[in-house]
Amino acid sequence: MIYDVKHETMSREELEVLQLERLKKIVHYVYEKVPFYKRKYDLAGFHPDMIKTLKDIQKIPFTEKSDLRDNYPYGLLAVPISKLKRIHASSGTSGKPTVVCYTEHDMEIWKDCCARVCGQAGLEPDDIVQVCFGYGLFTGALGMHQGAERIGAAVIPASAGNTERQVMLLKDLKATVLVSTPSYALRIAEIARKLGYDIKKDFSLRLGLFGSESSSEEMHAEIAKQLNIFTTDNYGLSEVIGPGVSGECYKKNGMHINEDHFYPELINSDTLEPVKPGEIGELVLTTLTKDGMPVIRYRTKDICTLDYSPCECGRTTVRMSKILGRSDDMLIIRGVNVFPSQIESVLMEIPEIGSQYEIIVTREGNMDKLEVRVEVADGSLLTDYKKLMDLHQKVQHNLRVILQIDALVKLVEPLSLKRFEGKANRVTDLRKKN
Ligand code: DLL
Repeated sequence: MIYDVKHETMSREELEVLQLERLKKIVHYVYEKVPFYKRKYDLAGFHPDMIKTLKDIQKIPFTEKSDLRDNYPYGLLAVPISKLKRIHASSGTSGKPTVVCYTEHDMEIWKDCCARVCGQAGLEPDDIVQVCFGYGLFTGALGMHQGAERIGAAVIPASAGNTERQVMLLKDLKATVLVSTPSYALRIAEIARKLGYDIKKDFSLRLGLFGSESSSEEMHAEIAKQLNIFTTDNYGLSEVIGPGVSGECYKKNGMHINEDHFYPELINSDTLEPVKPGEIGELVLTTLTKDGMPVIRYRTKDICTLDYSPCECGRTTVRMSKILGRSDDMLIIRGVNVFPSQIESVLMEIPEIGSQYEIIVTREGNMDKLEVRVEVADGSLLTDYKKLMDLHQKVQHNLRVILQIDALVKLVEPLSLKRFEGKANRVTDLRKKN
């Protein structure tokens, strides 16, 4: 279902006219309403009147997460606090959270964008959607909840955790769609199996909308197999709006960005210059329509590519690739750059390997060392020395040949590694402590 035919199928020319009109308006708006932006722009010698074409966006200084933190909690608001209708906060790991605010107008945009993402994935009005994101300050649960409701579906706000109960609800309430992180979807499948259910027979699931963390194609194939569903990826971030920035359609060839609301650029994180078409870069997003807390040229730190070619689904919006990783998550192992998602892809390609893994990075002298702990799919393999050695060699060999990295590989028992109910944290970087 294309939720907003007008905006999702516009010609590039029409879209660019709309984007430019909105860009001019929003840049003037923040300059007038938010002292932070005025100060920053005056210092950089930028004035909103300098925006004549879309390319002129490159003249505007970037906004970063530290700007939100430094102006905690309300310093980037463009409206009086009394105009706010919702306040969320991003899942910061340390210190104060990053607060994000929505006016009534922003809530409408957000609901529409999430409805588009639901439609992109193939959600229909007669679906029953179980949302297994944590309800609360996190934007994931309420965002996707509102989107699914807007499509006309029935929503089960199950939240995250108590996985046995989640499985019972999925089965008894005949949920047809699962919304969660990809890692939690695997956990749900695992518990359903442990409880003795036959997923094909006992469940009504047909579709999964997964987001909020990196997941390789191979991980999606594993979830699709284990839960007997069609899986889709969707992307967003609190600072920009939450979920609703982009989502995969049934062609699964990238996530359609809701470009009439979020203007995307890709830059080289070091030079800050735009990358060449088709090249990998850091995604920078500008909110074109929000009025509560717009962000202009926000550096997401998320690394991907952009594809402007038309999609067979009929949408004309640009598609971003899966997120390869965050620029600050990139590992440099003996001079080779590698993202955890690439390690995941290599592991998941091997049938004897399970779906859970951990990456531990340490430093000995001036040498970075990588340890990959990964569960085997079938525990009996661990007692067969020959098979175990063969598998061990295969994992090491594939990591070396495909990614050019040498890793210490440890094959461990099924169900022995940590599970996650929200975003998975699979990398432990001990280098900073050494
Ligand atoms: O995770 C918003 C969201 C909720 C998106 C539910 C999709 C579904 P934050 O907690 O602010 O917001 O985290 C944002 O999560 O910068 C990415 O690094 C990562 N991320 C989000 N979606 C994806 C995805 C929500 N599909 C940060 N693939 C972002 C990879 C993702 N990483």
